[in-house]
Amino acid sequence: MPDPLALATWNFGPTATVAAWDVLQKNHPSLDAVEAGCVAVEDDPQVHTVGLGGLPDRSGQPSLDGSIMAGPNRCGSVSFVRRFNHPVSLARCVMEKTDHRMLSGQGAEAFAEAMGFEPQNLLTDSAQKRWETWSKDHPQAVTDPTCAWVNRANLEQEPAADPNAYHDTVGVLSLDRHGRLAGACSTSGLPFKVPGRVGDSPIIGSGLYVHPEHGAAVATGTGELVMGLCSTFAAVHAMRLGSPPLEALAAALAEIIRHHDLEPHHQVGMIALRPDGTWASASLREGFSVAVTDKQGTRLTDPQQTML
Ligand code: SD4
Repeated sequence: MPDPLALATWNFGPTATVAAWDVLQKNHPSLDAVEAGCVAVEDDPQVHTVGLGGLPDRSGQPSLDGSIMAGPNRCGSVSFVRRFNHPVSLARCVMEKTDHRMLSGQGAEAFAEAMGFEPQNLLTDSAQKRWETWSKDHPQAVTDPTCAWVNRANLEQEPAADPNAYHDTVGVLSLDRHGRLAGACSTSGLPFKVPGRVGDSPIIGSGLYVHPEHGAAVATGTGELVMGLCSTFAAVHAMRLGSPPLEALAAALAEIIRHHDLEPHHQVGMIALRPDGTWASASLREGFSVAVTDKQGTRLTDPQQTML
């Protein structure tokens, strides 16, 4: 059997992988580990892109998306959740306690209450201040949903011109000591999105895909680039056909480049993990990072390949 390990996206990734590793060390399944990894980041109000403290949409209210997966018949997700901080735990409940795969909006919230989750206000003071500044700088976008949240005419002065500024979904992949793969991801989505917008994270095959025999992949970044290509499914399918993880990710990212007119603020980062413990990470641009925790400890790494 391969050694267990936990992988997570971005530079807060160690918060997730250390929490996931604790679970793996207790000999619990990788599904528990990826959930614990996401919950640890969801609970951190300093992280402005996941859970409590996530940046709001144009109306000033945050909404969260999340998913969890161990295989084609074991997956669940929630989207557009405004009052509950743990979309991944909710997604797991959808997977384990309903006949469905995905719940959204008010229905997901009613389900959360029925399952005993505590509602809470997800908007922190600092996230609200960031929204106030954004709405002053982008008055047209506040009222016009067809107007981009990034001022393209004035991109050099935009904080969003940094392709990594707002892209921080937590995606966690894990392998336990029995060789079981699992993955999860949790996000507040793009900041200042049009209310109702849902990205790739809760869409099985876009932000997350896990096949117990062929591998797992997670994506983070501009969900709109990922959704039309089902990039995590594509990466796992490439591994199924024999590609090593890095080759599978590079092929998925190359398709993104081929099909989109990329803008300077666009970024996608991906991680892939095979059941034998081989893993890789790649991104469109520099700035993405991946945390790994295994028996050698925890470290933060640069992607093995950047495409641009
Ligand atoms: C989304 N992919 O909602 C998410 C956002 C993200 O890193 O990953 N940011 O499009």
